[in-house]
Formats: sequence, C-alpha cells, structure tokens
Amino acid sequence: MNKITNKVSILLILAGVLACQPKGPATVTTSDAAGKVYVAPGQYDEFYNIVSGGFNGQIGVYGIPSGRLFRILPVFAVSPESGYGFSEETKPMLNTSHGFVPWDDLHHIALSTTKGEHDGRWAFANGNNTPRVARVSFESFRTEEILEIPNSGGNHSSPFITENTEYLVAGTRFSIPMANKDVPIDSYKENFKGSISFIKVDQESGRMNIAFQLRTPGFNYDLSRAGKGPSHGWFFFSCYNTEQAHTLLEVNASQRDKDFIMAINWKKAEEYIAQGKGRVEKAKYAHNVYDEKTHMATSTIKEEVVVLDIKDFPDIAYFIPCPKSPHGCDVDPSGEYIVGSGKLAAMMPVFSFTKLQNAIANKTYDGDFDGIPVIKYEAALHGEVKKPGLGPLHTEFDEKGNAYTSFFVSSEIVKWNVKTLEVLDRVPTYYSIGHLSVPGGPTSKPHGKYVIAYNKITKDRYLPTGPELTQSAQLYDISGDKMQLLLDFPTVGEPHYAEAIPASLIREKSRKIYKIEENENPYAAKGEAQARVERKGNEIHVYMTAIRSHLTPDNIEGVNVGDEVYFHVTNLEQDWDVPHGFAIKGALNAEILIMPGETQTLKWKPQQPGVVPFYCTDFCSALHQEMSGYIRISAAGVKTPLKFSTGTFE
Ligand code: K7E
Ligand code: CUA
Repeated sequence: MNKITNKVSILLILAGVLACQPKGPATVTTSDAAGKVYVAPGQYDEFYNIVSGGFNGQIGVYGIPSGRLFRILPVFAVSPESGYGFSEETKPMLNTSHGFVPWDDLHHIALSTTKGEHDGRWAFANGNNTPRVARVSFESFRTEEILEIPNSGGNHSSPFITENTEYLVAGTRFSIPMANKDVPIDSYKENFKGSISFIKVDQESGRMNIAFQLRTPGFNYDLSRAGKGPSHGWFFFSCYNTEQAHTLLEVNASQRDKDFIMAINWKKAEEYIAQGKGRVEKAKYAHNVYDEKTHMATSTIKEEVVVLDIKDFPDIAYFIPCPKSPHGCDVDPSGEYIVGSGKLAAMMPVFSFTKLQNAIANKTYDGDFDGIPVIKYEAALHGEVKKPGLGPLHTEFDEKGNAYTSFFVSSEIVKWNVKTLEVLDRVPTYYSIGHLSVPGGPTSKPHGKYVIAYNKITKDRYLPTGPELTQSAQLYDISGDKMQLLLDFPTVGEPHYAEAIPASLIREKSRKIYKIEENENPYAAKGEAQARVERKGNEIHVYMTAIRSHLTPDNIEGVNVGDEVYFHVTNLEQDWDVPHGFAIKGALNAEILIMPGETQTLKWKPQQPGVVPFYCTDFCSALHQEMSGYIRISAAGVKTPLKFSTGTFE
C-alpha cells in the first residue's frame, strides 16, 4: 500500500468512530436485569472490582454486581483526604530520581496469582509517565511499595505478572537513547532502544526489585501477557511503530502491514543472568517502601541494573508478525493461544504456542529484525477471527473457552470461541470501550459470570456536568449464550485496565486496626501520659494523642513564627472504623487521617503571631465538634515559655 492510500484507509477507519457508534442511548428497564445487580442494604457484593483511575493516578475499588464505589486508593497521586504524599511518613513514597513526583498516569492492574489463580495477596499497578510500578496490599488497601523503572520512556506495557507472581514486567512504551544520551531526535534508528524490566517479587514480603533488564530494538512496546501452563516461562509483548518513526506517528507508525508480537523466553534470560552474562550498567532509580510497623516510608536511591541485550542471546527473543499496530496481546486460560489486537486491522490473529515452538525448532523464519528472528506469520498462526469489528483493543476470557474482545471504533464487545474462532455474539457499549474485564479473565481459572466494559466516552448516558463528563463502566451478564447489559456505573478518573476478584479471597483478611503496642513509629505517644511538646532548635515536636473526643495536648504555648512544628498524632483507638483527623489553619499541605493505633505527622510553619485552632476532621463521636485545641504563636524572638496541657481550666 502506498503512503497516500494508507493514509486514506486510516482516515476511513477513524471516520468509523462516528459512523459506527450505536445510535441513541440504550436503556435497560427489565426487572430481570435490575434484580441481577441489586445488592440489598446490608448485603455484600460478590466481587471486588479493582479499577485503574488513569490520569488521576489512583485505584478505585468497586463492588460487582452493584457497581458501588467503596474507596479510592491513592497510588501515584497525593491524597488530601488521607494525607498520603502530604504527611511526613508518606512523602517518601512519591520520591523518584527526579525528586518528588506527586502524580502519574495509572493504566494497568495486575492481581497476584499462585499457580495461575488469584490468591488475593497484592495488586500491582503501573505509573506510565514517570516510569514506576506500585504494590498495594489487600490487607490494608494501601500502597506499600513503589519502584521506579530506569531506562524507560513511559511504563505502559506494565505490570503483567507470571503464573506464580515470580516476576512482573515493565516495558517501555517509547524507545529512548539509553543512559540519558544527548543525541539528535532523527538519529532514532541508530540510537533509540527499548527496554523491558523483569521485576522479581519476594513471595513472603511482596518486595520488588529489578532482577534484570532486556535491551530491545527501538520501537514502541504497548502491552503484554505472560504465558501460563504450557507457555509458562514466556512473555508476549505487542510492539507498534516498528517503522521506527519519531514524528507524526499517527501516519508514520501506520505504514507497515504488520508489526510484531515479541515472544520472550524469560527462563532462558534467567539462566544467562545466573551464569553472570548480564552487564552491569549505571542507572539511578528510587525504591520506596512503606513499613507497616513504623507507619513510615523510606526511599532509597539505587545505582545499578543488570542488562542483557537480546540480540546477543539468540534464543531469548522472537518476533511474530502481527497486523497493523497491535494494542492488546492476551493469552487464553489454557496458555496455548495468544491473541493479537491490531488497532487498524480488519481481523484478529490468534497464535498457537505449540506452533510457535515448532516454528522455532524448525527455524521457520522470515528473515530477522535487528538480529532477532522473525517467525513466518502462518507458521505460528492458529487462525484469524474474521470481520470481528473495528479497532480491537483488548481480550479477556471466560471459563468456557470463549473470548471477549473490546472494539473501540465500532464500540462493542464481541464474544468468540477461542478454538473455532467463530464469532458468537456482539453487544454495543456506550461508548468507545477501551479495556474490559471478566472476573479472573487473565488467570488460568476465570471466575466468569460478567464482563465489565470501561468506556472512553459517556456523552448522553448521564446528567451533564459541564465540558467534563464522568467516565463509566458497564456490566454485562455473560452466564448465558447472549450477553446482557445489566448496569451503567460511573467511575472516578479514566479507567483503563481493571480486574475483578471474588470478595471471599480478600474480605476476611482486611485489616481493622493497627495494634498500639506494635506501633514502632519513633514519634508515637502510646498513651496520654506520653503526650508532650519538645523544642529542638527551631523544630517543635508535638507528640499528640487522639481518642474520643479530645486531643492531648490541646493547649500549646511557646512557639514562634519561624519555627517548624511537627504534629505527630497517634490515634489511641483500638476499634475498627474510628479514624481521627487532624487539621490546622494555614497548613500548606493537607489534613492527616490517622487510623486506629497509627501515628502520622503533619508539618506546619506558622507565618504570623496569634492563637490558632486545630481540630479533628473526621466526625468520630457525638462530641466530635469538641475535639479541638489551640496553639499560641508568638512573634520571632519573643520568649514565651514552652507550655502544654489538656484539661487545665479555671
Ligand atoms: Cu487504556 Cu491498556 Cu493504556 Cu488500552 S491502554 S484502552
Ligand atoms: Cu476525632 Cu472527630
């Protein structure tokens, strides 16, 4: 195809965005559908839905089938609600080699698995913009760890996990010159490289560290899935821009008829690393860990990574041709089939792992790219799904051998059989679906029952709220032959990937309190007797306690303009669901919300003399409005004696 006709065909497909949208809003009124999503007051949902928030840098936790939002978990975003990223204890979580980065773009969720099945231990998520991965605990529903990824130009093909959560991968979306090399942009072909990090996960603690990085050819790495069952030991990555364009990618990265799926034999890579064949390179990246005992995060800057260049190790990597800028690259529950979703392709190829292995054994190659063998398309192909829809993005699977693919352009979910490749059903989405999720869909044992669509456009589905409308999800019943729309529910941020997991795997272990006797925060006051105020030069440390319904101390004097005041607030409660908050006028950060048994610290710099009130922000008891105090601020140099008390009153 020449450049012009190719351009035209792209425009035609893009025009389809308008042409193919379902006309008018579809409504669900049957009591049948309503009954299927109704969770009566006091009843629990069957699934947790762990949903990425995209550009809000957070994770939303919803109930399925009700669609109710339970919590927003800050991950790569500061949260004025909880004080995450504002309290002294949590600031280090957002440290990077660039300094404090309070925001990121969170696209993908990976729930930990054992033997390919959900185990309810952790959720992992990527930061797309300043490359990072995070681990969230399903005990505390908090971000416990963030690891920065060096040599990456945008952490999009991440995080995807192996069967037993041995590794998660972090592949760069944009290729870049490594080691911050200053080169002309038009030297892309020569100087720009890709990079895939393999992050080892400690099975006890969940702690992550970069075991090794693969240096790969310079193009864009979009998405990935690990093999499972027979294909355990392999990873598959969708690659686009194999044209290696560095400008107007819209056109220039859509030239080739086929891009690639990159198949990586990570067990082989692991062997080479064990044999010491990796090369140690300098790289600067932050590793941030939240300690449950001290209630404090620490940030460590690391200096090195071990690198394997895939072109020097011929049996690590293979390219499988895949039509037209593939986005999703999904592996079915059996581990035999790999689905490529070319955004601009009119069909979807399904590759066979067995055939891929045969092709490698017989060297059924179609030349090479940068020294990496290119497998003959037909040799790895199980078959093509014909005329499935327009703009395929992502595929999930049920427990019955069916696949569900999202189509952005034709705005629909299409159900098809993985073995026969026959299209079985299609339903419209409102509108322009991105990711989709079947509970357990990426695991070896899908839980099935529902498919949830995460849509990019909601116009006319909800009450308007100005130029910006809510993002949304839609829930479909997939228990029968035909998919049935049950529910629309708004989501916070822009949802990309999400996973749903049976509530039974998480519910029981959810943490209720932090035991006060186990609190190892060095600034804790573990009883009112320990509450005090200490001056250290111009630092004032207030060791404060909170219990219904007073703060100790609640009268403080002897602080001057120019001092830095640290309020270390310990919540002495040992009851579930009794947090206390702390806020003070003029603070340049936020409040802190302290869980039972926990200590958190808010820093405050008084700017002017006077008496300033502080108070609890969480309505904790009938006398919550009484839970307050005063701090007296004297002008710089005025010698007001340091004094603190609670309950002294004439
Ligand atoms: Cu939204 Cu996974 Cu970043 Cu597709 S990606 S939609
Ligand atoms: Cu404590 Cu309100």
